[in-house]
Amino acid sequence: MASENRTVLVTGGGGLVGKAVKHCIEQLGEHREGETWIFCTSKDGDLNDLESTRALFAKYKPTHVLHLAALVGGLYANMARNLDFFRVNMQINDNVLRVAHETDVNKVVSCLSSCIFPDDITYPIDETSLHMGPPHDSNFGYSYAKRMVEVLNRGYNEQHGRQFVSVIPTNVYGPNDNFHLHNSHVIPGLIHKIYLRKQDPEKYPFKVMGSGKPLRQFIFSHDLAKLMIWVVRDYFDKDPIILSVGEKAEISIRDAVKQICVGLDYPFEELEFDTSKADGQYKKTVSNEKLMKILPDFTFTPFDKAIKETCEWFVTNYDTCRK
Ligand code: NAP
Ligand code: GFB
Repeated sequence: MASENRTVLVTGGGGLVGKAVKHCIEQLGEHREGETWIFCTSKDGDLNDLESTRALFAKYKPTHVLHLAALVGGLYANMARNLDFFRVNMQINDNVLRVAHETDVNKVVSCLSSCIFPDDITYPIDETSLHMGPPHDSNFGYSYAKRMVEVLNRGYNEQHGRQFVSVIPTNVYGPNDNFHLHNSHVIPGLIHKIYLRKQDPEKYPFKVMGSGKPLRQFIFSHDLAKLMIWVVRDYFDKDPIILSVGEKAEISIRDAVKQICVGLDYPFEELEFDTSKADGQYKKTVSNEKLMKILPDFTFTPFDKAIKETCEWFVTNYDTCRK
């Protein structure tokens, strides 16, 4: 179906979610005639710098922006650098929205996260509770920076009639993630650790950090990418929308690790848990009711299948992946 001519600039185009969007557009038939998708990385311009941001927009003249770029990390990276996660993300987000406004971009879709909601809250969390209390201490910097995206969106929309909206993904995993041993999220971090442990248990006697009891909803990056492409094209509400698997898909970290062991063919019973390490938020269960009311037929990839695909991707791309 022909669509209006649009040029979609994807910031953070080289990351986990950016690469998934690129894969969907270029390999999974999501492309539409009349659309140009540009996937940029920090090599194309440092979004921390206003003039670099202006140069990037001047070069590509986007009509739409899918704003994924951010300083992103797992629980332990956030605990170690809350100030950096606040300042860097505040700067990137202010620059991108300011230049999008200056250059009259039709629509900007930015990213919040399910981990930025109030920690003391009733479940399931929905889109209306974003500012109803402080976030979990472990990632207050990242959380407040992300909440300010929603405040900036409201400011530009009300004062300048802009169409700046945000999506709220839950924990994401998939190919092209950051598999660093220490500053990554739990799934890529454990895939890397278990892979090394399997190669040489003596050299890599690691323990799974925390108790394994916390609960998470994990969304496969390819599923999230399809939903984000839909938001860019066909979501016109000004309020944020949660993009997550349902409440019933919530699993414990322990069960997620068990699935990684299946994906890497490693005996789970060989692993130990180091309960001296922080667990982070116990749960942050979100409702995807708003999404499912609009897209009742959307189906999520089963966790076991997507984890297997991610493990296989990691093993195949070990030498070149981000780790
Ligand atoms: P990611 O893999 O770390 O990708 C983020 C990208 O941002 C990186 O590829 C990086 O590009 C780019 N970036 C960082 N600083 C930049 C700068 N100063 N200038 C230009 N580009 C810069 O992260 P992700 O997991 O894809 O996350 C994408 C979005 O989803 C983020 O906004 C994140 O907050 C949000 N989100 C992620 C999760 C999750 O579980 N992963 C959950 C909820 C929300 P370079 O590599 O070129 O530096
Ligand atoms: O993915 P993760 O770091 O993010 O998961 P959060 C942390 C949970 O996994 C904790 C356990 O319960 C950890 O105890 N865990 C076990 C590990 N082993 C590991 C490991 O090797 N690495 C990591 N990272 N965790 C993040 C936020 O919270 O959620 C970010 O801090 C971001 O800001 C992300 O928004 C989506 O879900 O706990």
